[in-house]
Amino acid sequence: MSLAERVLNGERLALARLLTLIENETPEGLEALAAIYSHTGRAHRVGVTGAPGTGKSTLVNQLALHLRRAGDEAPTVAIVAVDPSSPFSGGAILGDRIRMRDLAGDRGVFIRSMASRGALGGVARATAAIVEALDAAGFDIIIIETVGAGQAEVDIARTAHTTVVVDAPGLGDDVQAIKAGILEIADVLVVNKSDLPGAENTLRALRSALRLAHPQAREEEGEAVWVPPVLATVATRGEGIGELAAAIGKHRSHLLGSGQMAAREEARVRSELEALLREHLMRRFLSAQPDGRFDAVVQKVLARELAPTEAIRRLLEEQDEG
Ligand SMILES: Nc1nc2c(ncn2[C@@H]2O[C@H](COP(=O)(O)OP(=O)(O)OP(=O)(O)O)[C@@H](O)[C@H]2O)c(=O)[nH]1
Ligand SMILES: [Mg+2]
Repeated sequence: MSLAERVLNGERLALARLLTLIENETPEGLEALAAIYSHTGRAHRVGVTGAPGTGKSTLVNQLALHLRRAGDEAPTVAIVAVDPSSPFSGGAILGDRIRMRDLAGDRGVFIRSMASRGALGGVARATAAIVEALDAAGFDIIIIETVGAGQAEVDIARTAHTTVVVDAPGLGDDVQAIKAGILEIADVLVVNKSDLPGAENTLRALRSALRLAHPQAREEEGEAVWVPPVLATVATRGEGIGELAAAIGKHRSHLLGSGQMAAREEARVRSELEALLREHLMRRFLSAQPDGRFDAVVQKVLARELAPTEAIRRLLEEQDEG
């Protein structure tokens, strides 16, 4: 049986192998992914992001445990932990260790930590491919944990259906998450560590920032506008996890009911294809250039002898002629 077939058959070892091949961007991995692609599109993809140490791993662990407790109807859950900035942060390791212990042995759960390598764009692309593979393998819910609020996180969030932004009191700035501009991508906001002093302030700050970000929500309450709820959790004690799961479910229903799911999916596929096309055309163009030609043009623009648009026009003309 081929690797693709074994993955579709639910073989965990084959899945782990495929994910490694995909992560390393090997031709074999890409080929297997292409073979299983028609089986994707079922999973609900949940992105969880926020500043380092806010308790994301603990929260994701509790969320998975909660979801798995739903009896025969329980969804299967895959967790992808991505840490583009600091793969060896103590928090990530601790969180992952707790996760391994609590969820070990449950065949309805699959956990994958992404090694951080190369450019950030590479991590985002590899993550997207890994999520596709987990989707094809049949996991109902795929949770993607990322740290921080950089471009990589925003890119990863764009591949999620529901983005959960996690904040915590005592980070020195009550609206740290908002400052980073991450509020725009949040579908659900969580103030974790609500057992700590200052939690009320963080909750209040997030709620008022949300009112500013969603002024229309006041007039159109109950309409097709999704206003991100702000939830309080204590991940270490499992408090507020049911509410978080419910909010994610509600957001999914909202996306499906309003037609936004289809729109989001189309936008995602379109931008993914555009990025691939850009990369492909660029590679093809450059490989058809005489050696050193592109570098020479870079130097000319650098020396202000040539404007960028003019440089590109000439390069394209040369290639059309040649
Ligand atoms: N008091 C308190 N501590 C918590 C809570 N949730 C998590 N922690 C603790 O916060 C620390 C960091 O937790 P993690 O779950 O690893 O946080 P993280 O956001 O995944 O960390 P990174 O992946 O490194 O960004 C650990 O010591 C947790 O035990 C909470 O609700 N209350
Ligand atoms: Mg973590």
